[in-house]
Amino acid sequence: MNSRETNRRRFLKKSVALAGLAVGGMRSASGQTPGSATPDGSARDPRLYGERSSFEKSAREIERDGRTRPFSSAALLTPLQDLDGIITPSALHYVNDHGPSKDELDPRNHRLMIHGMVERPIVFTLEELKRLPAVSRIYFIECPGNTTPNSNGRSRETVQQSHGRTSCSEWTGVPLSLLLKGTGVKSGASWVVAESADPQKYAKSIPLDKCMEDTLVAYSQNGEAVRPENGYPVRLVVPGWEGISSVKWLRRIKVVDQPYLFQNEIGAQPHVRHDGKARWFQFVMGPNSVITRPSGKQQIPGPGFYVITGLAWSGNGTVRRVEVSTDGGRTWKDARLEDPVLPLAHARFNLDWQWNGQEAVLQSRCTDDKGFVQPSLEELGKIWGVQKSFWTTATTNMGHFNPIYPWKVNRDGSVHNALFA
Ligand SMILES: Nc1nc2c(c(=O)[nH]1)N[C@H]1C(S)=C(S)[C@@H](COP(=O)(O)O)O[C@H]1N2
Ligand SMILES: [Mo]
Repeated sequence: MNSRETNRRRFLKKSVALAGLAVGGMRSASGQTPGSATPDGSARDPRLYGERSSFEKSAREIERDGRTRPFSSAALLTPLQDLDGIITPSALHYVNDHGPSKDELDPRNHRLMIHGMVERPIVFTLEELKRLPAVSRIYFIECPGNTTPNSNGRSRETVQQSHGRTSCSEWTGVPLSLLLKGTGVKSGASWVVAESADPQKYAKSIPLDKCMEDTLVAYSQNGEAVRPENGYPVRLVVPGWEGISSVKWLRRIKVVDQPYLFQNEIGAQPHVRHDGKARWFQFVMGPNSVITRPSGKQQIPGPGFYVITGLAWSGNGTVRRVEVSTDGGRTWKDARLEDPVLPLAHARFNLDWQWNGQEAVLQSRCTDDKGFVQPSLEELGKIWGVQKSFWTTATTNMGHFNPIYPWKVNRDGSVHNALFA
């Protein structure tokens, strides 16, 4: 037995002890035997893996297409206007890749290595990871570029186009803290570098504290294997933080004593202010919300009763309050927050509304449990040191754009983006 083998065994023993479990309660590996038949032929029978009704057409919108392979350098937007509740169906989760993505990885050959400033470096197979105590958590993942106006002349007419880079799933996997405790982090360590198996070796520096707090090494998304374009067979989920931290196709975690400035952490990613100043790192996604129905390019059939519905979320914690205005911000009413309202997850809000057929401007405002309030466009401008006009002419990549977002309802029932109106 080589030393890796020994480490692995010791690790599994120790983790089981850590979790207070008896050995023997582990998941059986049968049915995952290498070489067992793939269901290719039979999978064409739609009864075996269900399909939605042929009347249902909701789909992701392709903003940037893959260049050389499916999913490469892709941006696919979640159709928030069509969804109910808080879970994003896996097939509609947004996708954002910085370069060529990974062709489907064979889970039998995939490995996750944990090394660097640790006592016992270790390499896991997927099966070994799945033997460890797992947790399931509902978390949103949001790209820091979500909602950013005017980059590359993208149109922002619908809520899918403006806010479609956030999605919310139930993620199942092993807490990264468990893996790190098992390998024994050396003193002086303060960051990790998480690296992907994709062709560009996408990598991200993440502070050790966040890894020990709530970061997941996830292999399941909404109860089944993570989708290929979302990181199959295993990805990081760094809840509440910029989506760029949630490294997909995860293959390596190196424990280190400083941040490493990777390609995606320099240049484009630090959000440069107008005055030239920038923060290298801005991790947390601020409080945000948006009305998903009625929203841009929808048509209200006529005066009468409607429910204004939308989503709110905050990387700081739990949504505490959502207010809705139907008069462009002059007056506000508390919306109903529908159960469950979970930390670092999308929350669903609703407000009953009687439309009288007159012009109306609908918008929502989120407050989280740490007391942070979603800013107006003007307030956001003050934070960044820019005028309102800057947002529509900026050539720099401004992220963390979470202003209160208005939709204007015209007398004919048509609904339009009114952010810069
Ligand atoms: N390996 C790898 N991981 C990655 C990326 C990538 O390009 N390659 N993109 C990041 C970015 S910018 C975001 S916003 C999230 C998006 O996750 P999703 O595509 O599953 O929605 O993944 C992050 N993880
Ligand atoms: Mo992103």
